[in-house]
Amino acid sequence: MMNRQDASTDQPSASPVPDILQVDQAIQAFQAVEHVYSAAIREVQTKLEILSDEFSLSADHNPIHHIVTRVKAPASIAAKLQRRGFDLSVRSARRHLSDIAGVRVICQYIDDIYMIADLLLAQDDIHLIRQTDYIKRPKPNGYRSLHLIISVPVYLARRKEQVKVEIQIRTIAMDFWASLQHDLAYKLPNEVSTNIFAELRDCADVIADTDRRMQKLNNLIASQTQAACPRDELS
Ligand code: 0O2
Repeated sequence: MMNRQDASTDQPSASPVPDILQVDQAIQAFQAVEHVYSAAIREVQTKLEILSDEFSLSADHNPIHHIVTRVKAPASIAAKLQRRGFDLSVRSARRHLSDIAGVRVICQYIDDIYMIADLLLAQDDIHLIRQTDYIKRPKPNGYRSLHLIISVPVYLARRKEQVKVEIQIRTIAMDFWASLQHDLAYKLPNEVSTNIFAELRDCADVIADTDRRMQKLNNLIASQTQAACPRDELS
């Protein structure tokens, strides 16, 4: 609509840079659909809270440490579309961006991440679009997290809409690194020196090793507790 695009391929095209008025109009249009994305977030958050409540009552530990959510700011949606050379419209944002609605689940142990992902994906109104496992294959900078792009149905007054939500699931330790690295990334010059890059990568590896050791400890303690007091007796 605002950027010219090849409709047959829907590929980004070399188009004129939109003017401030066009960006402003797009931002207003994104604001008008924000409630749809916050509704999708609330649905996912409720599902996670129900799981968390159940674990608190019945399991030896609650795998969900805490949950953080956000709807991407309209200006950030516009900036990401522009960066990628896509049309500046709600239709284009819906089609090309997967992270307008974001939910981050912080878990205690690595195994908890996969358990929470399995439990969510087993629910029949959650449709998995894409899964990226940055834990098994970390990013070159050391970033680790399990990303699920899913869609959930949102029931509006006149229609039902399938809305995409990006769910990032990671441990407390992975989240610690990602938060600091995200903060540092804003301060870093464009050309990151090899030393800084290597140091950040090294910190991520140390943290990943600690996560694995904590997981082993948890497994060990769980098996010893189980041996000393079988589950039947515990219950
Ligand atoms: P913000 O501020 O968190 O919103 P896609 O969305 O799959 O079409 P994208 O955006 O390249 O394409 O996907 P990717 O690489 O899976 O990243 C999505 C989000 O993961 C990012 O959103 C970050 O939140 C997080 N992320 C990915 N890589 C890194 C990293 O190296 N460090 C940190 N700290 N976070 C990362 P945004 O929009 O970039 O940022």
